[in-house]
Amino acid sequence: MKVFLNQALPEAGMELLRKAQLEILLPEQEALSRADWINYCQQADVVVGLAAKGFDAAFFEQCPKVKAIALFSVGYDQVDIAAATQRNIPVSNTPDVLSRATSDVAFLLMQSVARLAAFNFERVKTGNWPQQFNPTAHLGQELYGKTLGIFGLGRIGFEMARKCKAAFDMKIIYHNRSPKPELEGELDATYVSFEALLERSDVLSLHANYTEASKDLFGADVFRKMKRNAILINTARGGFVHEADLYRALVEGVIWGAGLDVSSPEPMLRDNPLPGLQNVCVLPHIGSATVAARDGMARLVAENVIAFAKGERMPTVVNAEVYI
Ligand code: 8YV
Repeated sequence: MKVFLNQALPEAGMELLRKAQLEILLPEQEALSRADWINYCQQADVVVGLAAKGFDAAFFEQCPKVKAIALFSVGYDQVDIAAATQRNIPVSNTPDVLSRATSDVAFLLMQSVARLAAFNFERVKTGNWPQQFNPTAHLGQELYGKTLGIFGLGRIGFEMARKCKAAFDMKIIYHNRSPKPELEGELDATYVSFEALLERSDVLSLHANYTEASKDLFGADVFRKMKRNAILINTARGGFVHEADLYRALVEGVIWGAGLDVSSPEPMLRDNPLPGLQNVCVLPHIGSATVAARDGMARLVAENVIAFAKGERMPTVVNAEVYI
């Protein structure tokens, strides 16, 4: 069974793959053109995707030999799941192992924005720390007892809510396509409509799965419905947010601040004005960038590949319908 990886996994995963004695196809160069990537995929039974985009309908047409896809990510918006399912191709992702790390970054962004930490660090770096104390300069917000709105209460949203409740006794409200009563108890969380989520959240944190249907969902109309003191946190996917509208909303004081670990496109363009705002903190998509999370992701990818090679069900398959 031939397994193609566009990049090597962290060693914890490579070791498992080597032990399983699978035939591994690993290109020497890291950045592949689409044509080269397709060329490799055409030779493989299983394709492992590390930040690889474009598992679209054309991909499945061009790579008829591919029988399974194992993603090094919890998000699977880079795959046309319907097209994969139609061809009976299981697609696996890496849930759970990165929930803590990613929610840590959501929490970090929330705090960084609330206390203008990135901006204040920039002041230190650029020598803008005046002798004269000013009691009303660069004041932040305290989050005690405020309302956290979770858009997409899954594993990562749950971890974020748990931290916010423990640290600041925040009230938790959430919006999903349907309520998740099994997650509400520990958080004392309340399911609300999308409108109510916008109107009531002091911090609104995005954790939903991304699809094209949600592109630019968080745009001017949405920002107008939010509180003027609201902080928007996005550690999910950049596509959720209309960045030009967000910039205007922040400059005009429609909302208070934003913390972004994701952007559209990625990497964020150098001329994007968002990182220049004092009430914004932007990170370069580091949600899962801890040793523990990346090792966990690598192991999970390998376990999925190995299970598939043995003719078993992939343990974290996204499109479980293929096994029915
Ligand atoms: C990855 C992520 O770093 O898991 C996800 O969905 O966005 C991140 O953990 C990224 O997808 C690279 O594979």
